[in-house]
Amino acid sequence: MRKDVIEAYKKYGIDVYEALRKLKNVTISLHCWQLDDVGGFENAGDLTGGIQSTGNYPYKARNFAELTKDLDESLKYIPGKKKINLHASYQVNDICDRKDISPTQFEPWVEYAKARNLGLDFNPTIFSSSMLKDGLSLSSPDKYVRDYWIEHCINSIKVSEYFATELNQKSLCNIWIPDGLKEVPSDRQGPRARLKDSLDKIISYKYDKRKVDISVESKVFGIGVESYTVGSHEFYMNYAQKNGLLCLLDTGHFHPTENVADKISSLLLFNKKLALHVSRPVRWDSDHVLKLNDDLQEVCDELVKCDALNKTYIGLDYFDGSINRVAALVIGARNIEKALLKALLTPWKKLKEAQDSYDHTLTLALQEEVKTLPWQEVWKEYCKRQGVYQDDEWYELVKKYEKEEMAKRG
Ligand code: RNT
Ligand code: ZN
Repeated sequence: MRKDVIEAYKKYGIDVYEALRKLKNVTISLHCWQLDDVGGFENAGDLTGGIQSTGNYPYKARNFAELTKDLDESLKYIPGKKKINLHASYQVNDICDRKDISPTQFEPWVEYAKARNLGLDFNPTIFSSSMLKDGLSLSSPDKYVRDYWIEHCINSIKVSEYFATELNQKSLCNIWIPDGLKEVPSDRQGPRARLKDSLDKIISYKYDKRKVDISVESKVFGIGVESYTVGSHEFYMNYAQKNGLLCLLDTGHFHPTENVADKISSLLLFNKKLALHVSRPVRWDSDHVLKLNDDLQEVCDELVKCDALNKTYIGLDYFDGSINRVAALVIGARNIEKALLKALLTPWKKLKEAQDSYDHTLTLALQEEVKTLPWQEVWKEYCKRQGVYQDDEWYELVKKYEKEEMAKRG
């Protein structure tokens, strides 16, 4: 690396090599569902549950072979440690009713992950299903609907255990439900009480805590459930805390002016671990491809400042069907890697000292100076060391792949 770059950081007390060492040990869980607009392999029909992927970019992956090919292509351009985040709807072998899933359905994924030294995370798929009654699942007034999804969740946890056993690393099993109401509810607490009871039944399954962490993901609203969601932030924050689960913050699931990064430090004072779905909200939609913007930066800054990189499951969650889907996955993943690098190259010790000695002038001056330090040079070095393509190289290669591989799909 260039000497002047190392020196520039040294002036601020930053060891560039240490930042690189730390970054390469951060694991990012790549969501398989960006590659096919949350379609899955079950022919489940339209995407429902208050989420939507818009856009008609061609060449969407249609099956396991195509999706993993696209994933392999994406991996060439994403540095750092990776896991793949799966949904139950991406079952491959002996495709079955969702409530009956077992390790069998996911064997090809384990083979895939083993061959590439990747971990696997998992999510029960509680949307795009005829078993949602009036859009409700674990909070439904109907016991048979709740029971169906309880069973699906328990079997999902078992799939996570299987992943952890086979791949020798922990697996996160994340529960998100779409339950909510379009108009102001007559009863807010009833559905939440039922959700609480359903979750209690799910975690009464004695899962192996050395292998699996379970997280619960809140959302402030969805399409068609604008007035009320059962699984609100307060609901899950309390539920997770009380029951030793992880509270998962999806950065797209809060009111637009809420600062999600601000929540991290508090959660970590009361919980050993945290889980994230890093996404980008735009007005009413929560799932745009990550940009290297201030919101993303602040989330990564908090993870570094709180020394939480090894306490946090970092997953990505966006789905854009209007652009090349491999490129979408790559752009977002490279952006979070860049944001993490910038966070690791920031003199937090100096900045904290300035704050604690009431020197707000120095704080502001430093915060702004840091922005023009030559982090791009360190990024180049990181890509080189990781054996992945540089910023000015990957796009042409993805276009070549599109032309030579994806276009065969018609
Ligand atoms: C939906 C949630 C959820 C999904 C994925 C597909 O708003 O963010 O995490 O995006 O599980
Ligand atoms: Zn999410």
